[in-house]
Amino acid sequence: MKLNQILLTIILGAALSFCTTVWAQGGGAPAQGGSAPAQSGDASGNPDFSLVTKAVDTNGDGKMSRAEWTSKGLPTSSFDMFEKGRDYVTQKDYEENAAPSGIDLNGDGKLTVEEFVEFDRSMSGGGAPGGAAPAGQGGEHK
Ligand SMILES: [Ca+2]
Ligand SMILES: [Ca+2]
Repeated sequence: MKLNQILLTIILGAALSFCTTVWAQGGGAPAQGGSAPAQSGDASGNPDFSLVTKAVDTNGDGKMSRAEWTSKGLPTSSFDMFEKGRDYVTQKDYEENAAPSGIDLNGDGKLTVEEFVEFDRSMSGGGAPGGAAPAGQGGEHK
């Protein structure tokens, strides 16, 4: 009898501290990747990508194919980074990677295709090394 009580106390105590630990970890946005707080932004601070998804995923299947991606002028370097060999990108891929700070050019918390393209252009120093000369293409003018 007494032994049971002791055991119960131990079990309850262990369970309680376990719960507390779990809650403590779950509650306060655990810094993934641990010891790198100096990194420029973490993924949870990404600007809203849904505008880009909406614009790029033209057939609405939830996947941004390479064709969809490039037809919007988005950088293939980003596509290659996200696609992980599947040849498509989802919004989740974006959300799992910290967006470079400053990509939300107008700072409204939402990323647009235009901002994405413009940001990439400014990062790559203007010149397209791939040689996909977009000069002649009219594209959309708004
Ligand atoms: Ca699609
Ligand atoms: Ca914006």
